[in-house]
Amino acid sequence: MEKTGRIIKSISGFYDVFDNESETIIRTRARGNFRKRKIKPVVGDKVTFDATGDLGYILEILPRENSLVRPPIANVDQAIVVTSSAQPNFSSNLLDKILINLEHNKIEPVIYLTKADLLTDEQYQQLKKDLLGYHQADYLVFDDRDSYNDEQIAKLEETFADKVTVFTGQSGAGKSTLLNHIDTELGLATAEISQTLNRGKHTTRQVSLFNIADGLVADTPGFSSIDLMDISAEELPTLYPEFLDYSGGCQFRGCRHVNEPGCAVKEALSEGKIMQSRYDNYLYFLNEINSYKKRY
Ligand SMILES: Nc1nc2c(ncn2[C@@H]2O[C@H](COP(=O)(O)OP(=O)(O)OP(=O)(O)O)[C@@H](O)[C@H]2O)c(=O)[nH]1
Ligand SMILES: [Mg+2]
Ligand SMILES: [Zn+2]
Repeated sequence: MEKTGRIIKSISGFYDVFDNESETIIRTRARGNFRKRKIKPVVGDKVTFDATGDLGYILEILPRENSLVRPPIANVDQAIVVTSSAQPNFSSNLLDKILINLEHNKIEPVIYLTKADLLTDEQYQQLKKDLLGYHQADYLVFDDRDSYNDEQIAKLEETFADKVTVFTGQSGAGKSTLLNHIDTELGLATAEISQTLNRGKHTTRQVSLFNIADGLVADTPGFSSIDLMDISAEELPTLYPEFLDYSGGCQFRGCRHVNEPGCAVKEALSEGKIMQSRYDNYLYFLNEINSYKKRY
């Protein structure tokens, strides 16, 4: 009998599927022909499956609304970009890359600052200034000094209802720790990051979806870098919400906002309506994308 459901966990070749009808979790395997067709089911996939035997079988993966490679997950509405202030240090370059990838996949980003308790007052005030540009871009930004401030956590939870939300960000940024504060029954493994490398050691190893606050929420393994391979130089400026506020006023259609005359984005930049670091990272990424093109 053919059933429908959603993959909520993937563990070494097995997929746990939430069965829409019985509202129970059924362990399945993927049919052999998926491998032949080079399709790999991922967490978040909506599937049809057969559950007549002891072990279910995934029959078909329904068309994806979107999918991410890092972390591997499909059909996501919103992403909480967990961004640490220290250990690992704040990087606007990495944050902007993550935001661009989310915009490219039509996933709504939310920025959530962690570990600001490790900063001096002065460093924290500076970091808040460095985050102003993200408010200008109309992103929802949670930047309390205390990552686990009850009021802030309650506000975050309000965004989960009727959505699929993925927690993403650098390894060691505090994704699992934050989720444990949101739902104290989760008991997710967390670990101190390796001090010598100032780099995480990937404590969370798989993507899992949980039912939290009337939504589905995923913890995922962190990463230390991502690339922009899927994004073209034409698309890049369209992935900056604050550029779109002004680009209609550029003299040339398809203006890249670099050296073109009559560029409304550069004008907004000079008036402080667009943050310099966002723009500098934009030029940097444009170069990076152009250098991929030369290689192929
Ligand atoms: N001081 C401080 N430490 C924090 C905060 N958030 C997380 N940590 C610590 O940072 C370390 C890493 O946290 P995790 O939750 O394991 O990080 P993660 O993002 O899940 O890492 P991966 O699973 O490897 O991607 C742990 O030792 C946490 O206790 C915070 O707001 N302040
Ligand atoms: Mg984790
Ligand atoms: Zn322009």
